Amino acid sequence: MALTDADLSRLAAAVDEERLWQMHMEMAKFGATPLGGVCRECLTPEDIQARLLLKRWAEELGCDVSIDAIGNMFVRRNGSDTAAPPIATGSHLDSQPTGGKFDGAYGVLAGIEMLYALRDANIQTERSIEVINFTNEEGGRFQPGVMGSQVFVRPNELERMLGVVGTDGVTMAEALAGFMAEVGPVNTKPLKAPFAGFVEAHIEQAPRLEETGNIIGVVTGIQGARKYQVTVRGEEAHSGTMPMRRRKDSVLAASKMVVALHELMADPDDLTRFNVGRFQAYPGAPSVVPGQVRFSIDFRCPNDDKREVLGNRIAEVCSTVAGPCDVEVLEIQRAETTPFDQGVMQVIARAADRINCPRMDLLSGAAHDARNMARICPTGMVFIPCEGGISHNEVESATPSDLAAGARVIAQTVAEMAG
Ligand code: HGY
Ligand code: MN
Ligand code: MN
Repeated sequence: MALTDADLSRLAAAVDEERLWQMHMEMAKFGATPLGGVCRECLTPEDIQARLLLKRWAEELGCDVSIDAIGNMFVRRNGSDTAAPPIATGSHLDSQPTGGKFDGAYGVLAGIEMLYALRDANIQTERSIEVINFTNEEGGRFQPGVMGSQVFVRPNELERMLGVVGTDGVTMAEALAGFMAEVGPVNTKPLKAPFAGFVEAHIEQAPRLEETGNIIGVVTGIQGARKYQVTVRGEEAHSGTMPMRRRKDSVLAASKMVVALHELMADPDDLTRFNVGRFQAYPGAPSVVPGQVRFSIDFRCPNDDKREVLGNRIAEVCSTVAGPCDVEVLEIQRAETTPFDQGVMQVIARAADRINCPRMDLLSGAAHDARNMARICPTGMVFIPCEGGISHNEVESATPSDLAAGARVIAQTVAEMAG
């Protein structure tokens, strides 16, 4: 029998703001940084500690924990029909190197708070419910990001991703083995196991909710993105002796490329997003003319045609200013603009209205695991504000009441979809 409005209101009321806040403070101890953020990169000791805490909370709730071949964690609360594909929520516990307490962690902890609230409200659903912690959403230590959810929906990418070498020279497979050795016996979740729906809670990571006085973002989709790795090869030489006219200086060439690419991507409407976040010179010695530079490109834009045309010009623009150096442009990930499910969006909107929370529809500029889950089941996202829209920054901040409001919307949405 479907849950009534009264059931859903009772469930929303069972979400405990203080318990949810304390879970965030507990989780934020792992990888805590001086400015109040976290450095909890994928499968580092700090991330493993966070994962083990999640597993402890799951077991205290009487839930079963399973793990798939890329380390995604699934916390399961059985419904009356255990054979039916479950409804899931979740996000990621890994962070950027100078990340905040809420990016990713919120989506996992709102899911755990939902499980506490379902218990306290004594609500049984037809479909089972799962809370997911996806591996390597951020893509700092291991590129690319949203790796765990990408492998989950595309199992044929598992081997390639396990072979990725991290910034510290450790492979994804080695880091994963380290976690599996610590987590102890758990059930195995098959990749691409069926789900009947997925809803992710996340801070907005932009200022629109705050600027408009809304608390809930009903996310309409995620803008498309193209990620590249550029390698510029010159020639190492003595910086004090080699004549300038004979140098093959890879930093000089790569710097010209970065400037030329920013000019290519200039957008008077300020909708295109372009970033070179990693720029590494080799050997990186002050008295050696750098023989090689490797830099990253993160290019996003909601318009598929514009992203196609501009993305396809990146290699040509780099070659034009390469001078005596060679340049290789490798596209390492691409995703089209992903629309979310209209039906899920309506359930989210009803849930926000049921608790009288002001809401607005908006497109996500940031990528999320929901983009990949949208490939296999009806998917949506719930945003809450973060202070000043600041994220990927240690000072990232959200309020206990906004966190609880988003968790109340998630709990109602997942419960209604689980029936
Ligand atoms: O890059 C992103 O959009 C995500 O926050 N990792
Ligand atoms: Mn995130
Ligand atoms: Mn992030």
